[in-house]
Amino acid sequence: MATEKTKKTTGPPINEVDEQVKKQLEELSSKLELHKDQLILLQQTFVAFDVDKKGYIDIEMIGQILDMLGHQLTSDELQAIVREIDEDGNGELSFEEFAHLSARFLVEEEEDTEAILKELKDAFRMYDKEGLGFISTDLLREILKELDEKMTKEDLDQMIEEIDIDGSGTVDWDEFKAMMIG
Ligand SMILES: [Ca+2]
Ligand SMILES: [Ca+2]
Repeated sequence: MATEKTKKTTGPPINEVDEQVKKQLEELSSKLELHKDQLILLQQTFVAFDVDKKGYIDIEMIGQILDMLGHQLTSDELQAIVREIDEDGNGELSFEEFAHLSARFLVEEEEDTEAILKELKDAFRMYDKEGLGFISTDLLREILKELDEKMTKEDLDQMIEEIDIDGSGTVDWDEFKAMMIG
């Protein structure tokens, strides 16, 4: 005889579902090297397009979503990417497949900027031998001269004046960065 105690609930309690989602997001976040914020945004996008709440979205919609994210692809490009991403080949993308696809675009952009900044920071540290957080304009003058021997003293003066924005006679990281990437 069934009593109150043995009555089954229809699913795990809400809290547990949240925990599962959180865990899945965390795993994906480290696997795909995406920020959790980005993943959450992706998930919201996914859910919004998964109108029937099947846990899958159709390939045709992927093009629209990528378009929304600022990536316009030809249908050939889209087909090629989807073929690769749709691991189980069912013609629909699960959230994980969708996250893989999006990660490809999001990570590419970030890596570009991050790699450039890292290289610049390394260069800055190399010049800032004593770790003061700045390099003198005299040293910068030598560096610039080495890069382009044809530069005259006037050219250099003018450049330095532009680079040393606050006129401190030193170039800090922000000024250095601005000089290199504008
Ligand atoms: Ca699939
Ligand atoms: Ca300065």
